Amino acid sequence: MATVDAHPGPFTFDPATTALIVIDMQRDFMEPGGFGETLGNDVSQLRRVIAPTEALLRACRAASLTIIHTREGHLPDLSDCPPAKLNRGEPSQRIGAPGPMGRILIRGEHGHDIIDELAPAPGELVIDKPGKGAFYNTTLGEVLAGQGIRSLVVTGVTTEVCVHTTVREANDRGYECLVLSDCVGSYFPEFQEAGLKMIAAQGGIFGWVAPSTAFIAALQPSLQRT
Ligand code: C5J
Repeated sequence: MATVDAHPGPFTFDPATTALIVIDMQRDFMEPGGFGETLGNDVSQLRRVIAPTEALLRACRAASLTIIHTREGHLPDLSDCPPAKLNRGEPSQRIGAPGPMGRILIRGEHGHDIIDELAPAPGELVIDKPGKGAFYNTTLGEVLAGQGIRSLVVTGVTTEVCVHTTVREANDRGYECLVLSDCVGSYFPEFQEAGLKMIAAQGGIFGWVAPSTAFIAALQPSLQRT
């Protein structure tokens, strides 16, 4: 077992039954011209997540941790996109409309894929999800159960939307979740701060929070064994 110095207290995990989940580090959220920007967001707010996540991926790969990436997006015919999501708000371009990186938030388009810096390595699972949570309408639950995973280390964007939805449901499903504060990002600094506080408040109401350096330090014994 390994232990991370986390909030609200130590997070103990077995690397053999722990998975890293990297949520939606897609061009559509991270780069100009994608879904995030059509909603009026300043996508540069998310760039600070990239470098610590690169270092985290290197450490997790060296420790042979299970690594799973997710991508939010829809089928080209939009049959998996509920009208409530499609028609909401006043975006500059709706989901499915043509953008500079291809159709907005559509599977198979350039904008839908993960940014080059964090591209999945061969053998790492990529889960496509139509919703905000990584469990809804995906095989994630079966994959984790099949691999005997009990703890999740969660990173990605955005903190208060897809990261929160995924962690809340993972907690309900019985997983112990550690969210890495510098490897999750929001377009809104105030939501980033509040989103992290919500996870660890009340004795860790649905998880733990720690910086990635603390998690990487806890992985060191596993690195020395490999
Ligand atoms: C959003 C996400 N923010 N990946 N998606 O719409 O958080």
